[in-house]
Amino acid sequence: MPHSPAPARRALLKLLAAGPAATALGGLATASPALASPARTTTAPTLAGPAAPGIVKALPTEYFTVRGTNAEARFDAFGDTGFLTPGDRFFVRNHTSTPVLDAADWRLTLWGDGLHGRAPVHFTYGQLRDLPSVTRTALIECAGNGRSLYATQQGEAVAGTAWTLGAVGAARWRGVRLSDVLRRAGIARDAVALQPRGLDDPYVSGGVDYGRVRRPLPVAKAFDDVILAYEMNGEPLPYDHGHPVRLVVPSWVGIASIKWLGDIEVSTRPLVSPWSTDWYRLFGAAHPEGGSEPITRQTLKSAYQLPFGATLEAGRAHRLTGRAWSALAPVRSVEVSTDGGAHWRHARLHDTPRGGGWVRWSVPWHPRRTGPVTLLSRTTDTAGNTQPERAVHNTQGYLFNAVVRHPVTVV
Ligand SMILES: Nc1nc2c(c(=O)[nH]1)N[C@H]1C(S)=C(S)[C@@H](COP(=O)(O)O)O[C@H]1N2
Ligand SMILES: [Mo]
Repeated sequence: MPHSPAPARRALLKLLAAGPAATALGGLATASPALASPARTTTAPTLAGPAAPGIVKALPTEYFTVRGTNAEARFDAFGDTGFLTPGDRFFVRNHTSTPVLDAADWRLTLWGDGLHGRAPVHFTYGQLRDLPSVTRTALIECAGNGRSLYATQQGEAVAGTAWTLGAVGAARWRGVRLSDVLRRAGIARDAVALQPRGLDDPYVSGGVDYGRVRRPLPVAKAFDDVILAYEMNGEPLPYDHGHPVRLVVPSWVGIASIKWLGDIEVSTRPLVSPWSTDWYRLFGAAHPEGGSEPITRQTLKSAYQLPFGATLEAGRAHRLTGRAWSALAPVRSVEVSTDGGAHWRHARLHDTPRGGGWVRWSVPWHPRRTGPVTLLSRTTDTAGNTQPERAVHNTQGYLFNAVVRHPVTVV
């Protein structure tokens, strides 16, 4: 087990010894104990920009497009950000609204038959901060990022938030390993599934209350690279991104990275939630009857940092820039076409490709003729995955991976 400062260890031993007292919380046998969220105060109003019900931070229109309860980052404006996406430029995907939680009275509860003592175990924010910390760069990308392109580019109907390409961001996350917390909580050898759950309001849609946002997470992934993050880019986690503590599940679809983490069920049996049965599976003609297995890994994409329909001047040199990323393996190359796909050339990569990040790229372009042009970009990763011409349709529009046809006009 990694080194841990002595005071923290003492505090945790005391905590673990106090385990049984915690059963006041509502018993273990219930599928879902009624966990209060004492840390909730209120949902703050939107400060500036267009109304996005329930988002705390400012959403200036030059940086965000509001879509219902969510805010998409404008990918075309990422050109003035570095490798990391600043917290105030990061997309927000909220099923309901951002709860404004106070770290001082927040605590995490682990419970379920997959714990040795079978009694819930709690960690305060201070106890988490006392554990050995890790820092890692990871993208968070919504499973539905690029969804609207199924319709606009492939003429296929899909349900869900009509994201273009800005439901993704890269950040440097600091926190504790989920594996450390699970070990200290006394996870049993035969535990197979976890179910982390948020403290935001239950999600109600079409008159159905689906309960709080939660999604099963296999123990194997939890022990691999998942962290409980309390910092984003060197600052305390912002309210909208899960303050005080969120899960960061690298390479997996954004829904796995539960924000405002309140509790984690630890189970010796597989778990389900509507986020693993009704949503986040692939449904449709190309998929098994009843849907695919729950989706886990994200896919690969590339995009220009340029508005759709941008105008560029003929007869002068331009520098086109973009980003490419793959959750499957490090990016190997990015090819671009400035003539609708007839000719391709390699873009210059400005970051060392590695897993868990993205790569900024650029290419010079000197258009001579005026008129409409379709720009394309296509990334290939070191595992040999390449963006296809068409993404395989699924009714909820997840995992769009096709080469994006980006219209511009040369004037
Ligand atoms: N508690 C909670 N966690 C959540 C969500 C949510 O609505 N509630 N949305 C999920 C989805 S669908 C995505 S894509 C990511 C988005 O993270 P971000 O808002 O920090 O960009 O958070 C995930 N975690
Ligand atoms: Mo998402």
